[in-house]
Amino acid sequence: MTVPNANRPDAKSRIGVTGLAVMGANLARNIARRGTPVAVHNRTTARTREFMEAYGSEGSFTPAESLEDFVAALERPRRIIVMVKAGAPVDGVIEELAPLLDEGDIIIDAGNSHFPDTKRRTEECAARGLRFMGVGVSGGEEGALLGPSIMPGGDPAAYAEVEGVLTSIAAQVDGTPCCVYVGPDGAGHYVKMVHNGIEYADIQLIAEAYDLLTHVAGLDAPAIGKIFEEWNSGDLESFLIEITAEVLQKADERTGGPLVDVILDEAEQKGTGRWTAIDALDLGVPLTGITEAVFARTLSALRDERRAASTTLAGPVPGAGEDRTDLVDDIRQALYASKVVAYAQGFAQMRAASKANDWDLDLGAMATIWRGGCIIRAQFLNRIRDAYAEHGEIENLLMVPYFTEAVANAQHAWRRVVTTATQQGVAIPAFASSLSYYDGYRRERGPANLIQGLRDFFGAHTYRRVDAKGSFHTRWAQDGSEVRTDA
Ligand code: NBP
Repeated sequence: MTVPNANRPDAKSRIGVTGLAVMGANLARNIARRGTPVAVHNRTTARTREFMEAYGSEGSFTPAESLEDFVAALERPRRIIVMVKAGAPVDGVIEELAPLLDEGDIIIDAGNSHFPDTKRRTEECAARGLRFMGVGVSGGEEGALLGPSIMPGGDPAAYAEVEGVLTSIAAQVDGTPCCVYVGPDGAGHYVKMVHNGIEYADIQLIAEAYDLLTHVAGLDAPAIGKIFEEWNSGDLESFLIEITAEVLQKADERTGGPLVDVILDEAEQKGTGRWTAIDALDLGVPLTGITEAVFARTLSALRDERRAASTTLAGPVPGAGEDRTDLVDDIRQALYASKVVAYAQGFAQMRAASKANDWDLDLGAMATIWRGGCIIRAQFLNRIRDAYAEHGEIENLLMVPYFTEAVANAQHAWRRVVTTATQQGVAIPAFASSLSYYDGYRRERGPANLIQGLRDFFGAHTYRRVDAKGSFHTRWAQDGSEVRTDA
């Protein structure tokens, strides 16, 4: 393949994309369609050729078969978007690119990299005089082409070099691009990770609502699809509710019945939800909704074990012929309240991470850029954006009057749903754990006093008292007397 524009200073591309699978190809097309010349490259050259054959006429592309030609096709400082499989391939591409680049050139990893890797790569690139950015991109294949939500992290001066291109290709909501500088080093990928974690919780809550509507309310998939369609015109209005309505109403070409009824009940995952949960454990943030969603996927994967257990373990059979369509609106309210909890937890986690990493995250801006383009885009995010605009620093979104009231109004329905599901033997890990979190969070005094008492008994871990300062230990196995341990 020829590289028509390489080495011609008047015809250099403003930006390059290496990695032309679905995401990279669509990002490159999006950039070119907005009038920015793009150099394109892929490890397997056939893919670059196919790309040019299919989309070459959409804009100004410079295809390159080698990284040398690719680099030569770029104006300086070079701006290179790497859109390859997350993990070792990203390091491999950096290793190959670095010797070809000059000081100040910018490598932009726009894949789903784990934020500690982004931190490491930032340092490694800086040591070579290169600027590295970790940029979260959400919206899947379609978003990448038509306008994703973009979460750029890294050197602010490097961001200034690509801001124009990134904001031009991002989704726009009310004239605001869904792209804002997030913070240094791993901040962009961190926020994208939590976005994906929240997506896990959202999807799990929808699945639990579907399960209850099926097995407790006794409705079939198309009828539930219609209910989701209605829900999409209220507080729950969002991309995920909208596509749930569509998926549930889709007929299977082979059987004529609902497609969803013939899809295997085993959910897969690529790791971002798990990373979010692990990081919450590291930070000491209670992140029950997202974590339960991750565990629910792992439980779904134990299909053979579940099959054996289904005929062995005792429990009620859901439904049992009763008409419980009266629960439909309760389920909607339980879904909404649980969703508020999932977002409250996710935002609390970002707040903790911001402090721990000195990222100074603007959480209101994160809600703003998630309103369009991304998978969790929702009306609801306007409420979160407004909350930050009004209150600035927020410890927990549940304490913001709008959400306090919304959950207070929904809580009776939420409790009825959790009670009914438990009585009927329907697993609702995210609904139930969100309610438990809510009840735990609003308790001034919980049962951890006993936990401390037990820890002191078996391990002399000491405890503090409500009526005196200091740490204490009781000589449980000796004379039962209490001693102050920090005096
Ligand atoms: P994949 O994650 O499937 O990766 C395929 C690309 O990586 C191909 O271009 C492939 O080149 C390249 N690649 C691999 Br694999 N190993 C390589 C190596 N050692 N050196 C150079 N290139 C290598 O592509 P994707 O689904 O387009 O996703 C790209 C990134 O975007 C990922 O990080 C993904 O997690 C993230 N993301 C994906 C979505 C989505 O909806 N798919 C959404 C948001 C973010 P080849 O053609 O030569 O094999």
